[in-house]
Amino acid sequence: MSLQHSATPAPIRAMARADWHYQFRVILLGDATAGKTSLVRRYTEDSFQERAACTLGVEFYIKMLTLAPGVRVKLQMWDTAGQERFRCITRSFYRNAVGVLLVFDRSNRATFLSLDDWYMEALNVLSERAVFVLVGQKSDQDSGYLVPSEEAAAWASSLGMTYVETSAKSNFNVDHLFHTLATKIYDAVTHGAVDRGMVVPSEGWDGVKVVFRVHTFTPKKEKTANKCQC
Ligand SMILES: Nc1nc2c(ncn2[C@@H]2O[C@H](COP(=O)(O)OP(=O)(O)OP(=O)(O)O)[C@@H](O)[C@H]2O)c(=O)[nH]1
Ligand SMILES: [Mg+2]
Repeated sequence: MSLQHSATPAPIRAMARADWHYQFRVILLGDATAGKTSLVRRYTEDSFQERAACTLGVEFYIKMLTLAPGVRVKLQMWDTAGQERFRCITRSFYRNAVGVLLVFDRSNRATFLSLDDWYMEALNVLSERAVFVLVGQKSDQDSGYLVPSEEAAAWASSLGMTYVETSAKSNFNVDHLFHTLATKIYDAVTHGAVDRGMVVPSEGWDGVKVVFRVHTFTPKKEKTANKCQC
């Protein structure tokens, strides 16, 4: 009987099994009816319902995306209920998120005004680890926006966040939003390239999982200056 040795290194085998290099867990927060579920359903199922049922507790969605050639990310999205009565359930999901979409409805000013509370509540649990993006939802109307773009952008920028306007209804900027969030997380994990610094995956925290770290390799130019010519 001969012992068989696999020629494939362990990390490569793990990568082949998992089909992704990084897993990022993100959470959607915001008032009831802000459009969180519609956003994530448009992104994952390409569907939209005029009369969507409110979320009870938390729902979970997954989508794979390619951030750069050879970089596969599994995005886990936790869609939370905006209603106060579910808050003790939804709160328990904050800690394990590396990305947060703070969602408000541009035609409902109250949903914008409560963002301070959503942000503070998330920050208390997430500390410095998470990447936040502000989302101005329902950007498909001709007029009647009660939150001007400049005001939302200023709020986001004062907290170091990116602001993205979307519509789940007309499928405006939805892919762009999730791609932006995933890219910011990826940059934070690989280069510490966001305002909040480096995101380091750690034991007992599920925000980021790394199956196979992708190293971008830049070949060094050969030194010729002091090379012996003989
Ligand atoms: N015009 C317009 N309506 C939208 C859009 N997104 C969602 N809606 C409508 O807004 C309502 C609420 O949307 P949901 O996605 O259920 O809101 P939610 O934030 O998930 O609400 P909770 O689950 O209660 O927290 C639904 O009737 C949707 O059809 C959008 O982009 N444009
Ligand atoms: Mg919902």
